[in-house]
Amino acid sequence: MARKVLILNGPNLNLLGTREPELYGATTLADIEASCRAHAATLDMVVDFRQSNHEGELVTWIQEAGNDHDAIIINPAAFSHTSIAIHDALRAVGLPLIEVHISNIFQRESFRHHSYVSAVASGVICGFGPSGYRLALSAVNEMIS
Ligand code: CA2
Repeated sequence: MARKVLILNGPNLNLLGTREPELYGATTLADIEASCRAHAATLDMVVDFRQSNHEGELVTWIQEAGNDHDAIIINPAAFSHTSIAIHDALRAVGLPLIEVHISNIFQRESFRHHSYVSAVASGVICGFGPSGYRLALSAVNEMIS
């Protein structure tokens, strides 16, 4: 049976491609979703792709993923640098986990250099632009197949 991967996106990522293209590029979140679906199909995986601006909603989705998903890929956006709640939920669910950042957070402001998610992630992909999501799917595929 095809493995099911939850791809979560945090606050403001719904603006991708519409604001600050010099920082985040012209690709929209819908473009990223389409490219993830296409790549996942080549790996016999199914993608459940979601975005929320609300920390609690992300926590609930992470908790529920334990029931019917095989792995999580998350770009927690600004919650990476603030959210112990998301850290705790990811640790509790215990699924294979890849953290993705579109930009290289280590080339940016110092407040972006620490992520609460990284300590509970199997691996972190950052600085590869939207391709990072496809790279994460390939990594998850190697981890769970
Ligand atoms: O590089 C990434 O993927 C980030 O997770 C993006 C977050 C940022 O807070 C992290 O430090 C790094 C910001 C997402 C907001 O995306 C926007 C896109 C277009 C316009 C405004 C915000």
